[in-house]
Amino acid sequence: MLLILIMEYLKKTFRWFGPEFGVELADIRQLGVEGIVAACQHVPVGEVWPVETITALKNEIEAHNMEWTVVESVNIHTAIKYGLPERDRYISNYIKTLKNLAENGIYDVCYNFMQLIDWTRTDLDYILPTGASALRYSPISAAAFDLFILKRENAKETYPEKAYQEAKSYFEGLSADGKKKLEESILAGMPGSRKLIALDEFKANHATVLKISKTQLQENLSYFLNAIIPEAEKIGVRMAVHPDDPPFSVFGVPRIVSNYDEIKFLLECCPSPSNGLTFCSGSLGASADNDLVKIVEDFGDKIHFIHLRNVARSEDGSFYEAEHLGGSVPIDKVMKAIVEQQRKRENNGSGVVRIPMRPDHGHVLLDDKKRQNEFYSGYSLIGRAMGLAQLSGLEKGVRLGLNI
Ligand code: DNO
Ligand code: MN
Repeated sequence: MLLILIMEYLKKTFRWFGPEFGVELADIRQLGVEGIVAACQHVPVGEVWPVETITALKNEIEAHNMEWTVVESVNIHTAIKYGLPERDRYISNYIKTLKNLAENGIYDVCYNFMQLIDWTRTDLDYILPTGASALRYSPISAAAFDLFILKRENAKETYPEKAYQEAKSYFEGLSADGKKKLEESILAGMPGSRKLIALDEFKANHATVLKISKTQLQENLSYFLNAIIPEAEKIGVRMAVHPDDPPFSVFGVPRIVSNYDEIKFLLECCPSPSNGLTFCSGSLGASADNDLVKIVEDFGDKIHFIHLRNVARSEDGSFYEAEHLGGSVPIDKVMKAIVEQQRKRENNGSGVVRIPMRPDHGHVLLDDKKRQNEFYSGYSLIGRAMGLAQLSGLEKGVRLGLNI
């Protein structure tokens, strides 16, 4: 009986980019983490991940008494996102990668369908009143980048006059260093790489993406899912899409995984237990319009992976990554809904369901500060460790039925 109770907890996981990002597997293990979230990030996007490369990474993780629980992410080649003729080749590579993962006993795969970059922030080192630092997004800074660095054609017309003027005077008030910092924050690139995306490359991709409509992007996503999900289902792989971060359009680029309706479209365009969701409270929570509890309640049986963190939103549309238990996201209600959904699944005969959960991002605090440059932004050690500890306590409180 005791064993069953313990088994019911969410599976504690932690993202790891490799030792070159300042965090050792042995350190992660000390936090009581059971599973690692990792990827073969040195394989170029679109190419097949060789079985041996997967096995080598898996062995490294297992040597530290943890399992490789979730792959985050198998990134999607732009040919698939943009619906180019060569997409079928990349889709077949994608399926081969899923098969190679399954062959290694790895069945949970996170991916996203965001354009250009992964997440977008305008400040990677926002100092909080406590002295710790966090990631922040400000629509004024994003508009300044769009208008005066990216110089998107006709961008001015897409902003209300007031917003344009605000962005203009903000940009003009920045020092040369401030402008550079803003540019670098946005071009910080994809997780797991220290390389900034070159501004020219970003501009070229941006111009291409702007020609694709939202409906076309949704069709491309549906085409991709209808090709890969039946194969994933055959081999027991669960795909879990990560929502857009932030969950609204930036720089005029359409978003297609930002809210309830878009998630519904995605899940319904190819219904299968293998077509699921990464529930990310921080990404979805950056929009006040998203009802996170409803998303958990209605799509609970399709949530294969959970990212928990908080954001503090302001009236002006900006937000910063708040500590895990404080901020605009009703994290206690979200946790309660997650636990209820999990029980529901277990009572429906799925057996013990242990959804992998990770604290997602964390603050830079204490000793993290000394090695801030080693970490990939958002992926500190102590900040995330604190987040995991807080979330574990919250989960236990919910399970004990404490009055929250
Ligand atoms: C944001 C974080 C990201 C995430 C990728 C999805 O919420 O979880 O680092 O991993 O954007 O692939
Ligand atoms: Mn996330």
